[in-house]
Order: sequence, then C-alpha cells, then structure tokens
Amino acid sequence: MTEWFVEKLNLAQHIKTQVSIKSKLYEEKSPFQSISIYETTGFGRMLTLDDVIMCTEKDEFGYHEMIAHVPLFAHNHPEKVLVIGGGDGGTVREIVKHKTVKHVVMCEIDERVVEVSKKYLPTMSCELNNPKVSLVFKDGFQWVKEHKNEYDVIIVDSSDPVGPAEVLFKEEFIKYCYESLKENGILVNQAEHMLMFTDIIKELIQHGKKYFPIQYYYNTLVPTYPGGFIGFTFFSKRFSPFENLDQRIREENIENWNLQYYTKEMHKAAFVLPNAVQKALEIPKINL
Ligand code: SPM
Repeated sequence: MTEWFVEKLNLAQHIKTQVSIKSKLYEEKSPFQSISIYETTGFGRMLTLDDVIMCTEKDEFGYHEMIAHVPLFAHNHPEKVLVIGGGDGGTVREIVKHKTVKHVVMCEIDERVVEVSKKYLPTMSCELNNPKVSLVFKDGFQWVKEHKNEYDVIIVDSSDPVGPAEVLFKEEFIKYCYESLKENGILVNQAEHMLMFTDIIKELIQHGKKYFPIQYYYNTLVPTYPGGFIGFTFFSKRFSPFENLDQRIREENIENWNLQYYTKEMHKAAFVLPNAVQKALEIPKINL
C-alpha cells in the first residue's frame, strides 16, 4: 500500500499537498524545529521542517537556480553575497558558480539543518565547504541588523512566514536588509505562491517600497510545493532585473554550469505575471 507524506500547512487555503514515500530516513527535533528526511517514490530524497516540504532532490533546481541566478545576473558585479536561511545548501551551490562572487556568507539559524543536509542531501549541500563560503549559525534578523553596507546581494531562502521565519517577512527586517546592502544592492526574498498568498506578497512589496526604488515579483515552478509555483520579491537600489543581463551572461560560462531551469529567457519570462496579480501587487509591468 502506498504511504503518503501529507503537508497540512495550507489547509486554510483548502489545499493539502501529498507526496508518496518509500520510507522515513531520519527525524530529529532541533532546538528550533522538527527536521525529517524521507525517501520518496518519485522525487528522490525530501527535506521537511516542521512537516512542511522544503526541497526534494528531483525538483529543487527550479527554486535554487532562480533564487540565486536572477539577482546575481541582475547585479552588474556581485562580489559579496549573504544568504539568510538556505541550510540545505542548494542556494549556495548555485551562487558559488559565479566567477565575480568572492565571498558568500550563509546565516542559518539552525545548524542541525546543515548537518542533516550534509549527510542526507549531498547533491544540494555539496558546496557548503567551498572556500568562498562562510557558515554562520545565527539569527538572520540580528545578522543584518548588525552588518551595515556590506553585501551586493542578499538572498532570503527562508521557510514560510510561520514559526522561526515569520520575522523575515516584516518591515523591520526589510529595512535592515536595505541598510546591510551596498549602494547598488539587490534583495530577493522567498515569497509564496502568487495566487494563494497575494495578500502576503502585497504586504511584503509595500514594505519594500518604503526603502527600495525598484520592486518586482517573479516566479518559478516547484511541483512539490502547494500549487506547483513559488515566487520571489525582487527589491533593488539601482538595477532593474534585465539591465545587466547580457553583459553578465557573457562574462560567466553558464553553458558549463549544468543548469536545468535557468536561461536568459527564463530570467525574463519569470517576471511576467497574470493580469490580476500584476494589478493587485501594484508593481510596474515588466518591459520584455
Ligand atoms: N532551500 C530550500 C528552502 C525552501 N524554502 C522555501 C520553502 C517554502 C515551502 N513552502 C511553500 C508553500 C507556500 N505556502
């Protein structure tokens, strides 16, 4: 008989996500959350935190490639990058591919997520010991509050706005990120499904508008997340999402990067939104 992992997070949106599993490989309660690894029947290994799906080996590429490469190709010369969260390592794996990037700080509140990912998710955690990478096991909110004018790009690879990640969707956090970025900095945040959580995204964009002159929202596909989509807010002090794209793609050798989702065209297409979402979010329509 098939065994199912059932994610109940979005019952209020009348949706539950189910993934068929072969077995549970690991489970622990860290000081912050419950951490589990499953062997699924169709998506390889899967990491859950507090019984919410974070990533699976088979479909993580859409999320990690897009959360990392969109801001890094939007910036004209990203050298220093901060990742908040991201304990599985998938985002860092993509960031270190950029020649321009000299130093990545990953600030993850829960060291146990990193340790478990190193053991069970080697295809994602494979670059966490890269010499460009510094791991910090601290609260991301405090980290940005205490580090001013330091980063070219900040990527918030968080869980959903309940529990430890709730604070990462608040105005004060966006303000500290703004201050932690250098003058041309870009901030990208994990920001939910555009149709199910339009209000949460709208609120996040309103916070962004108070500090950043440029705000957009873009999407990617992740079949194991509710609704199969997830998006990101894109807040920028100077650069629009495409203005450095041609130059940046030319200077990196992306044909050798083994990318499964990201291309220049996907970068552009991701910013095209359904009409109702475009209007609700009150952000400029992207010019393709
Ligand atoms: N590095 C991968 C971490 C994943 N971060 C995002 C997780 C979001 C999961 N829930 C999506 C459903 C939206 N309610």
